[in-house]
Amino acid sequence: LHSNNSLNQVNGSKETITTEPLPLCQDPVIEESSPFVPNITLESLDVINDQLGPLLEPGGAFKPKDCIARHHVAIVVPFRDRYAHLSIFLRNIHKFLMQQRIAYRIFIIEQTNGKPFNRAALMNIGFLEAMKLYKWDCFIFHDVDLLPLDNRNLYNCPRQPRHMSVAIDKFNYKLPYRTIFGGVSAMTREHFLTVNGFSNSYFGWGGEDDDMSNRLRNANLFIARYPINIARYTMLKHQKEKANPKRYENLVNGINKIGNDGLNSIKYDIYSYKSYPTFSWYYAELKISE
Ligand code: UDH
Ligand code: NGS
Repeated sequence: LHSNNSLNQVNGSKETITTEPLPLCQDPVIEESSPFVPNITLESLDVINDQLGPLLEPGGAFKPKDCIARHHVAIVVPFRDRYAHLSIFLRNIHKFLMQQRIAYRIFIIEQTNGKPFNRAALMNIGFLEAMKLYKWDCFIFHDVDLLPLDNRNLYNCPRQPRHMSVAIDKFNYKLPYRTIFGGVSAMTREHFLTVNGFSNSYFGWGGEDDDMSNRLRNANLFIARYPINIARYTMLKHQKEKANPKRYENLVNGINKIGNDGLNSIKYDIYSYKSYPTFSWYYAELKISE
């Protein structure tokens, strides 16, 4: 399957086909600072799909042509009503990731109207739906409003869960607090299964990432991070969401609910699925109550 098929002319008439196995991809080693400069001018999704589609496999998937990818990464984006951000995100994230020598696919998990937004539940859904397509070894949960700024920030999953969005321009490129796990975070399939995914109890803004942070600590996992000069991001501008007043209460109770609130308790319907040139789109209705 993974091979170079080269046609060699022999004696001018006979042809032989030599099949050489492809080498395993090497992670890029970039010694010097290597800024990634995102293009944040607004473009329609149609234009982004037309421009980038030919470089990708349908559904926003990519794998290097000249080597076998070491990392198979599902990029899971919780989403609702941020179409301007989505096209800017797609344009930049593909350009950024195509040079990383990884195999990946972009999953956009959109919540239907009605209930308050539930970022964590959408990420659980993204995990379950992505696993139906392929046994990904790495999951990167990615806010649609964050764009990476340095090419050394590799989108793979190390032995410990990795918090990726360490230094965001909006927070003056400083980590807000040590246990934060929001924005962009990377977990192996095993990590995610071990902690039963995210809690489904966080409707509205805030706390679901802190709950995951507690789950990780409870499982004796530690949050890894790249240094602040690598894990740099810019945040696209948007309205502030109303914070969920129940988030602190949820956090206190959360630790006792790990085993029965998460991947094993999520209920949802996929109303619609579509494979676009630059992303796989799932329109999900949550069947859990607030
Ligand atoms: N998201 C959507 N649609 C929404 C809400 C959230 O798509 O209506 C997704 C999107 O991927 C977004 C992510 O969830 O990037 C996180 O939501 P957010 O961008 O609203 O949260 P963030 O932490 O907000 O980026 C920073 C503003 C602080 C809000 C303070 C509350 N009082
Ligand atoms: C904490 C929130 C987290 C959030 C973090 C950074 O206060 O969910 O702020 O948010 N925790 C609670 O509300 C309990 S940010 O400044 O990026 O909007 O990720």
